[in-house]
Amino acid sequence: MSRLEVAVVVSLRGSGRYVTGEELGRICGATPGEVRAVVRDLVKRGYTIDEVPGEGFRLKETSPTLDGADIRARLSTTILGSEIFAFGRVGSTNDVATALARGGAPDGSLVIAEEQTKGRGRLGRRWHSPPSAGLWFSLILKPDLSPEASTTLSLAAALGIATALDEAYGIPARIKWPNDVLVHGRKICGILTEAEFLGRALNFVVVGIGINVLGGEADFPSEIRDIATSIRMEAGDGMTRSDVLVAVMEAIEREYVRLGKRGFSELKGDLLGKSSLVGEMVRVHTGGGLIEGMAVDIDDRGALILRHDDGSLERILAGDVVGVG
Ligand code: BT5
Repeated sequence: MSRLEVAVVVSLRGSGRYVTGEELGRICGATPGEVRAVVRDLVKRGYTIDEVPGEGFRLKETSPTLDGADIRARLSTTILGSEIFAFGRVGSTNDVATALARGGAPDGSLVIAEEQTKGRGRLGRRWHSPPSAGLWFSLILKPDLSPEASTTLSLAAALGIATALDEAYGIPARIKWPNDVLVHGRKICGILTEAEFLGRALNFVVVGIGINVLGGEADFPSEIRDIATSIRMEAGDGMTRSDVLVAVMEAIEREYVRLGKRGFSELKGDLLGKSSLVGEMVRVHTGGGLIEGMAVDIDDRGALILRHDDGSLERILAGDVVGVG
């Protein structure tokens, strides 16, 4: 989206009334002809902009669909959303993001879809991503981090999301290592981080994020109805998906920058404070079998530390927590 397009959208949104082409041109530093051309492009991209002769243009905010230009105009991030690719229906935004990253899409690119037909979780599990009910998106990150950084990136994103849900909507979100955000034990968000390597170096990472926003209990398929929740179920009506996306992207960027500048240990205190596992007896499925113990810490590489009955500590880098308490 060009700077002028952003300026036009922001000015129209800010005024909420009809604004003439001349006035828009003055605000945005463009000629009325340039403004008209930009408005024509924005309408083609799905914006509803009314024009009344003699009065000018007015932006209608009724569109329920997510729109890249609209998101860009509202974001105050500097890295995340550097490019925005918004789609109607895709298989998985992680696959689209991987293809775009291989094609050179920059650090921070956002790939978002209204609906995923093959939304996935870890180990090939399905992620329920029906049209317009949630935020299904992937971030392309090209961080200056070690190859094992995927876990810390997932946790940094989870921390940003949990913080945003709490601050913006008063939702007491907890982080369930390694990739879930829960509210009262129900999953509101799942994260699937996938890394691509060039030789032994990290080439890019795709952080795929699914957040249930507008769905009600009946909208979830029966197999997840008892374990899933949405922002609307927790905080009531009144928010749009773009509101949530903006809040979440800004919070994830804060953690991403903090992680890059100061390292994971800097995030650890906040993470432990929001962890749903630390202090609990847990059972974890790993490649090596089922491990049981008290979750006592997360180490500097994002691994979960369990303490066994005999006092010995075990470090788990990847796994699935299947039981708590
Ligand atoms: C995850 O896997 O939680 C990672 C989910 C990542 C989804 C995003 S959406 C954008 C991007 N594109 C993709 O294709 N994926 C990412 P995991 O920990 O394996 O959990 C999967 C389990 O969560 C499923 O087996 C269900 O039990 C449950 N589940 C599925 N859909 C859900 C939903 N909408 N809300 C809550 N739980 C769900």
